[in-house]
Amino acid sequence: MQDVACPSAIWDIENECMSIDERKALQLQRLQTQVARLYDRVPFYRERLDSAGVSPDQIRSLDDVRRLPFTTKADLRDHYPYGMLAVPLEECARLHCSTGTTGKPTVVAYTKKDMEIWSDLVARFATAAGVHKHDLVQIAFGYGLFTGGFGLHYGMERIGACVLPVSGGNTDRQVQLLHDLRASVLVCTPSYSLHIAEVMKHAGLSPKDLNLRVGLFGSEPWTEEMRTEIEARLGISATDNYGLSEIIGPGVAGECGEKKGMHFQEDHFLVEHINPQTGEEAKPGELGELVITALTREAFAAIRYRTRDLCYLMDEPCPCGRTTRRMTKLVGRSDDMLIIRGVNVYPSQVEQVLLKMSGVEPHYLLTVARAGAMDHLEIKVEMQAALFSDEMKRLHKIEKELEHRLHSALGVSFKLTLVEPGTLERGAGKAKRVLDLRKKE
Ligand code: DLL
Repeated sequence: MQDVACPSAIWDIENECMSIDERKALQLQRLQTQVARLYDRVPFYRERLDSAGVSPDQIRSLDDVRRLPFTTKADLRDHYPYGMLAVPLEECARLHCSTGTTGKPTVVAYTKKDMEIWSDLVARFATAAGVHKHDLVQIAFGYGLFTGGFGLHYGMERIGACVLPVSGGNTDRQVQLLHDLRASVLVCTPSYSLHIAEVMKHAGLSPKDLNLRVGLFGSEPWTEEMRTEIEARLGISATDNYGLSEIIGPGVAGECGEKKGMHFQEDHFLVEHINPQTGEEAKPGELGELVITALTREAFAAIRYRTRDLCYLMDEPCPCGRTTRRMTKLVGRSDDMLIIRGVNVYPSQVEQVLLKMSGVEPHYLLTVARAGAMDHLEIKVEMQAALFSDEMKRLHKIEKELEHRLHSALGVSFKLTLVEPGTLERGAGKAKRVLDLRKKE
């Protein structure tokens, strides 16, 4: 690792800071090798390419990637459990499963080399976030099948940090360990970090009683307003990192010390940004879906994987010295976007409003149901304990104000229900922000 004159150190200066032309040449060479390899080894890809009328030797430029068909979650499910493997099972060193909410999970496999690369990619974004070898890292991600726990664990070990693998849940114990063992880095979902902060407060502890400096949060959408809140409640620098099991797990992109967008690890992933409706490249400045090709994965590699994740791309150079493109925070998943009476609504819009209001907590749930031909949206929001015990007049005032602000932000009518503090479900994993009852009808 080398220190350079930038706000955070760089783990792999050669690959993170290589010239854009050099990187494009490397990407093309890796893309050609990967497509040829998968065509030979995975019947699914051979059939797909054959029916699209393209052969691996037609990939002559990076733009030619658009000639290849997309791969979707449904394709992975249809080939459960091992149909997408590009190596014999005996050559795999690890299996993880993605946390599917419906149907069968997707199995993702890693060779020894895949795991080496994975650890390195996590080491890159953790270094960029400010982690170093003298840190003690408390990992509060689940380890069981989810890629978050082990992914972060191995990356932190690669840096030389000391790892405390607490895993998710048992928040009282998390707080006690944070206090007693004095971890300097916390790894979990952003929503869980807020829950840890709540439990900490109930235990009478303030950030000054802990030794935390950095938080590495990812795996679910969160807003800038949420970052400010977490930083204040835990007294840390909170950073975002992005990834998905189907591609590798954590390690696809992560923030540097600038905290202005997550750098893609473009030497290993070819990232496209498309209009989810048309499948064509999104226009500059447009919200688009990430489509990712894993250039170096051996055991399981996706070509043009439709992530359903929506964000903006940032092409301008970053002062940190890395030359990679960046993604903004995710606006949401296209399957999390609610269309209510023709209007697009994202949970992140609600979060932004809540974090600018006093009297309420950033714990919320959007429920949509259909009565006849009409969609009804209910937004449940937790009150702060002080407001709950306050007089009715103040409560009504805040309710009216919140209703007004949410209405201006969302542009649809809804029923607002203020609920008691601590009543909306909290978990160590991804927060559930949307309940769409229309899907069951
Ligand atoms: O969540 C991998 C991961 C673990 C990333 C730990 C970061 C940290 P999956 O369970 O397969 O994998 O879920 C992937 O989670 O498609 C996004 O919708 C969402 N997601 C991941 N990171 C972020 C993030 C892991 N930083 C899905 N912001 C992805 C917003 C995120 N959403």
